[in-house]
Amino acid sequence: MAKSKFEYVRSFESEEYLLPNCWIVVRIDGKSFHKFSKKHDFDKPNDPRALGLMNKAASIVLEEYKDILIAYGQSDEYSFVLRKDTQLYNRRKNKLMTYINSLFSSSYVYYWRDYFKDVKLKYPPSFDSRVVLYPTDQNLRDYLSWRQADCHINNLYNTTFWALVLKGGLTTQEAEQRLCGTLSSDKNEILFKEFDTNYNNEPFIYKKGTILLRKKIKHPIKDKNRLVVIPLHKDLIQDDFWTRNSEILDIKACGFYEFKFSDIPELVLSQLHHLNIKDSAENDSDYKRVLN
Ligand SMILES: Nc1nc2c(ncn2[C@@H]2O[C@H](COP(=O)(O)OP(=O)(O)OP(=O)(O)O)[C@@H](O)[C@H]2O)c(=O)[nH]1
Ligand SMILES: [Mg+2]
Repeated sequence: MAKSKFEYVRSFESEEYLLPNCWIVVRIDGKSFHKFSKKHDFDKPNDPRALGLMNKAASIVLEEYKDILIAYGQSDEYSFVLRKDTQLYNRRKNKLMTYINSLFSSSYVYYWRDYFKDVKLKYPPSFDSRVVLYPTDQNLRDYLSWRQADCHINNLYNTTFWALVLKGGLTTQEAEQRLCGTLSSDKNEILFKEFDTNYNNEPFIYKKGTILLRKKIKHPIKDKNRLVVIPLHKDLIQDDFWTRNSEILDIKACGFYEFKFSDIPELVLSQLHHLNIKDSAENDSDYKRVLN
């Protein structure tokens, strides 16, 4: 077929193929969420609706891209780790980064109402994204440990800061000054002595963030196993996590995860329900019973 005289501009395009045999991390981060959280009146220091929505959007990304083996999220950020041998889009950097970011962003908006109910979305949020390659398993573990350590440091600071402001009556400026130069132990002590709060008893989702993994679980009603994306709020810095979930670094078949029947998270139940949409109305009412 004859080409138009404009065709030559295609040669200006360039493509980056990510280095083989490296773990691929795509990290997205909310743009100016300091402002976005204020405009939408997020609870301080942590808003369970906001975290739930982030986790939902990320789980949609994992459901779509099976080569993502683990994701880690906290605050307004999420990291997605693709298997080091992935051949998805021939490892084209732009494809991977933009598809993951846009599916996450559109899911964040799509599911907004499920989490924020009658709080109206005031303007469309956006997220930046980057791709980082990690050549060794230890590099990847250190990357995830870095993000989880960051979660802990920020959460301890924010928990103390907002206790001083909301319960202690300090202005934000005074609270900032009070915390300037303090160590973790000082913040723990302020919380304990002045606000009767033992930081260790704060919810794990706030202290540790959220890890998303693909696991086999026993179906709560039918007598079969299902592959689902599960959220965990555990320490991933210690070896124990990597021993228990050795399939991630070894790139093996998904392991089994056992939930107590009453403890199956909503995020997981919604996947089972979704898978069952085509099933009979009778089964559907069974799900409603589990959900309620
Ligand atoms: N109140 C509240 N604020 C939150 C919550 N989660 C995230 N945020 C806000 O989102 C910010 C995220 O931090 P950053 O990503 O460093 O800041 P940012 O304003 O998004 O700036 P850029 O990422 O550089 O665009 C926090 O500093 C908080 O202000 C939440 O659960 N509650
Ligand atoms: Mg941000």
